[in-house]
Amino acid sequence: MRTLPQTDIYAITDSALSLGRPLADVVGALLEAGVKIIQYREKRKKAGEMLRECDMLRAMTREAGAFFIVNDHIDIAVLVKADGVHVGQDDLPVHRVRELVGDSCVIGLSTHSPAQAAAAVQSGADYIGVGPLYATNTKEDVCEAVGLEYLDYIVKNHSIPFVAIGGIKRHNIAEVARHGARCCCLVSEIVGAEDIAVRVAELRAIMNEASQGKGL
Ligand code: TZP
Ligand code: MG
Repeated sequence: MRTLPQTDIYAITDSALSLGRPLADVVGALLEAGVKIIQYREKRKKAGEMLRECDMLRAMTREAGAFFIVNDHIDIAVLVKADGVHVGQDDLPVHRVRELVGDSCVIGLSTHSPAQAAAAVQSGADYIGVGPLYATNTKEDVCEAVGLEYLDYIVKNHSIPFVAIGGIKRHNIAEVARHGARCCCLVSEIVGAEDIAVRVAELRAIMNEASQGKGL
């Protein structure tokens, strides 16, 4: 079935922000903490290393019953039989990615504006990224923060599954949830935490309370 699982936290890897810990340990901790979507996003590695790491993460996520998504690298996603691929506005277009990955692979597309969201729906994307909501240093050449207005727009005008992203932290995730995001993507706040399990539990608890209207 080609749909993004419904879950609260979508974790993205970044070895440069992981306090020097091996990727296997970081992802092991995420899975142990019950994170159900893991995206492999490593911008400074060579193809051979990325393939080896994705083979490993595919095995770990399958064992844990988690969804595995590869950022940018369609070839690696196909080779390791990832559940999904995630592309940006300047990557291969979604309808051509579909030709490569087939019908059972989820395709996610980053969007930053209402026009891009409409185009994403037309393109056959299975879910969209909505952001960056706040300023972030994690992504190079990232566009300006789009703010919560764009999130509000998506909640009001679209039914395509979406994930909120960009600068989401403990101090603002309640606000993101209150604006209607049910799934938040985080990089630095999670992989950079000393205790990943504790951080995931904190984020979950805040989101849960906020989405139940308790307004933390
Ligand atoms: N796409 C939009 S913002 C971003 C990506 C991959 C980086 C988000 O990282 P962080 O550390 O959660 O701000
Ligand atoms: Mg990309």
